[in-house]
Amino acid sequence: MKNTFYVTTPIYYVNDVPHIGHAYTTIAADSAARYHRLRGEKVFFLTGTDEHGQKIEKTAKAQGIEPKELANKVVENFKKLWKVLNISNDDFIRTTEERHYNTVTFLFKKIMENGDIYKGEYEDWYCIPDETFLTESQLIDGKCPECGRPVDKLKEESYFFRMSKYTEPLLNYIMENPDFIYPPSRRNEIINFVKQGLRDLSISRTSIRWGIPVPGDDKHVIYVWFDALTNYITAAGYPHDMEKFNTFWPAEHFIGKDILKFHAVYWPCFLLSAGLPLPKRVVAHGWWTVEGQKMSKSLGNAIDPFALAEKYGVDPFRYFLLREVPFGSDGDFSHDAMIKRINSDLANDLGNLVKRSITMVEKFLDKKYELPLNIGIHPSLASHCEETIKEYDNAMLDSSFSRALEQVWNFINILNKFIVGTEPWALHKNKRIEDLKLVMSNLMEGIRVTAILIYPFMPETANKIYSAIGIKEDIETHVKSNLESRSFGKISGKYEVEIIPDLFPRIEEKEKISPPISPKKQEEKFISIDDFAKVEIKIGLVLSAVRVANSDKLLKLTVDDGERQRTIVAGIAKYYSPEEIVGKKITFVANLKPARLMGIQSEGMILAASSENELSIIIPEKDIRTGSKVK
Ligand code: ME8
Repeated sequence: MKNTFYVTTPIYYVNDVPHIGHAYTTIAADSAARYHRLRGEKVFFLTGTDEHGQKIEKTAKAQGIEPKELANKVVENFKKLWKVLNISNDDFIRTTEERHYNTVTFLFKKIMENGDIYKGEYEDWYCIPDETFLTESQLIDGKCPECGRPVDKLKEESYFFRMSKYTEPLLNYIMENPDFIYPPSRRNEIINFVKQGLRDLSISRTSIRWGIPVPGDDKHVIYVWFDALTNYITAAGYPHDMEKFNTFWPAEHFIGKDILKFHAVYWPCFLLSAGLPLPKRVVAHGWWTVEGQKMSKSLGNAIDPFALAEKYGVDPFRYFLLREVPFGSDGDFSHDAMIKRINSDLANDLGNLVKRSITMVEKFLDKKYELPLNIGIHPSLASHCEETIKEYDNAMLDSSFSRALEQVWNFINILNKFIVGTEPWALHKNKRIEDLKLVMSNLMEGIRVTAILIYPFMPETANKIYSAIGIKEDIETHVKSNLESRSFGKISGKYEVEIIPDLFPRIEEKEKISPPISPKKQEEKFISIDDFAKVEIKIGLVLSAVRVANSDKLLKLTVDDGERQRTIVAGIAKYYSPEEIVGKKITFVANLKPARLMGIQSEGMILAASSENELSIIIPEKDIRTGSKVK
């Protein structure tokens, strides 16, 4: 058995700012990586960015910059976020790096040499946002079945991967390896999909330039998913460092359920063709909504993980995500739920346990205690702790993070009850010093093991606890130097506690609930239907568009409003080229007081939604008559 653990996150597209969903997968993978390190395994933890493909090409174009420039900008947001969230990745891969280019080219050639790539002609539907091919029968109301967005028809010469050949081998592999896909419900989905028979897969494009060229035919670029999935072996050293590759590969892939098919079907088929071992496991987690709503760019409700970490603290944020919902199920983020977790689990249960225990050692024993190996082990506490560790390990190895945390919290409650049951204050009052020492040293040992168990989820807090109970090394160094120390009562020594500030200050109700609004304020907060009716919103047709001289933001539009032509100056030039906007039906405010912008009289305002570095004009869903009113 190899004593190694290789875990990956998806590589995230660089056309989006990081949100809570990205943070979730990465925090989960980080917790797994930290856990395996504490077991003494050699860990390789990889994350990175997916920088090629039509989606990136399009976003860059809309911003008037080169795709690489966009990637260079956005990658920094991800790197910064991983630093803030205390992510301990060992490598960060960008698909535009040379090492990756080399591996993709090598793998493509190898699969071609094995006879699994042939040239043909592709004609089918394509969903750009998902970078996915679709057959006519997969479309729902002519739209992408996954995301509901419009699809494009593509017809072009293409290289195909003989995926049909791998229907049987893949099915056999999935059947023989029940743990390959997690959770079981998703495994069944994939089995049903594969059973229908796999189609050969188009793996090259001539319609885009932003990608890795097909070796020997650079009219084609390699399909972005072939390129992206290969990142997992590039970073592991394939084929340039086979020693590293053999040490770490195969990996556990942590992903969201949206991209399971790529990881549990396409990727294994590529690997089968190349004669490489398949991933150890594909772990697909569920989907987060925000305050009950789907997160989406158009709603602008994507949750910014930087802001959450700042507001609630990094460790509470990490804890919440992995505790709130079982890994694999969908979950909802709400501030209320977050605050409840902080006040109850963190401040009340864990924070109080640590604080009152340390304070008692300080007061009753002049800060000093010894670990129980010297003093004596409390049998029931020790057996509760061993039971907890056993259940916790099972859950962690199964990626059932919330179950693992439940086990820890059961133990925290046992420790809190232990204090109530043994009444150290009474022992102190009655001068039963030996009994007091026995109780306190066992309590401190329980807290020490608790710190180790929460370390994968809340590394900073766990280390604070370790240091408060007087252990000078950080948890990873300490546990790795003596793996037995993960268990209860296995270390000895004399220690001195140190009083620390509250680990998790409670969030007061008044901060949580916004103050009641007085009737007068209430009125001010809303507008009446009459107020709204004052705004005349209409549908217009853009007849022509030109850039405004000396401005990189403004386009001058000539718009048919159903009665006449009018000029509207719109601040959308960074996101739309004049060619793109001409012919579109747009929504605009028709009765806005005319204003002069860069010397041009503008008669109205185009409606658009914006968030971070994205902007989308609002267009009617059906082709409705120009001049129609919006209300
Ligand atoms: O798909 N809830 O990148 P991506 C939970 N580049 N997780 C979410 C989420 C949500 N609402 N939204 C996103 C890609 N995620 C490809 C991957 S891998 C070889 C290529 C997380 O930037 C989740 O992990 O769209 C999901 O799988 C990932 O972000 C998709 O990130």
